[in-house]
Amino acid sequence: MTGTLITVAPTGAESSKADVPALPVTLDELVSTAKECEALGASIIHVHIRDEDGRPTLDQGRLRATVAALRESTGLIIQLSSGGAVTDPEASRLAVLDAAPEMASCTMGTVNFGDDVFMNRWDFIVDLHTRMQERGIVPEYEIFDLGQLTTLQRLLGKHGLPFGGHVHVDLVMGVPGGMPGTAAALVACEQAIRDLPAGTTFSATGIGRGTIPVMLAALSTGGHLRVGMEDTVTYAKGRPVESNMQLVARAVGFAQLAQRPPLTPAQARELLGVPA
Ligand code: KMH
Ligand code: ZN
Repeated sequence: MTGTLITVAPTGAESSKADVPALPVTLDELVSTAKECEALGASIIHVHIRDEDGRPTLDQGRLRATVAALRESTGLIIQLSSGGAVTDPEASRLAVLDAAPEMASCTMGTVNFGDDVFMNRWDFIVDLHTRMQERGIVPEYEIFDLGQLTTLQRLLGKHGLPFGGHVHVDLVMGVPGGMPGTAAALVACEQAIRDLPAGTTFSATGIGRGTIPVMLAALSTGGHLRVGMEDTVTYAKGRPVESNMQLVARAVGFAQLAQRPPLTPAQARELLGVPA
């Protein structure tokens, strides 16, 4: 399949509405963002939710309501974050799977995360991976540093392929504490991905100023794109991002220039082994 998967990650857990007024934090804001991004060419939504005060939460009722609302209003593949915020306990992060999304993220190791630490112990990773296998949830393996691809190889070797049999990774580049958001780092990852099962696909996102170099490098190495206000709040020097749609529209433009137009959600499901 020669098209491009475009994942929108509209909210994240790190920015506040006070600092970034265009951030979608309510369910209504999330659903309308999802609909507009789908119309522009997104096929997957990576979801973090907020509470009534706009703070990150993994509240089970809210997660279920979010999955139901997105399913009702869009055809997007719904991927819940099991990463949450750096303060979320492992039990709550595992419980994200109870909301029965089609996909969930699964980070392949602990990484310094700015001034914080994003904890992902080996046993916790194994738990997430095996529970997703049991429940028919397709993982997206989040990679913050090159060595985490080796951890993924070890995981698959010891515990088997994910549900659906297809391996998809997302390179999250430019987190202070992880790998840089550069073309050179992306190419190093792309080489390492060749040691994973045949057919493994990858998307990439560059945090902050890595956004554009990573997008161009991903497109030119056969990778897919993740964009959104979880990762990027400045559109260009001195210009705050106006909306997630602005970022998706730019990604669609680049993908079309690369002659790899956006995949529809149905094509994305077929590629990733997500049941229709
Ligand atoms: N918010 C970060 C600590 C994920 O969604 O799986 C973790 C994160 C990764 O965003
Ligand atoms: Zn996330």
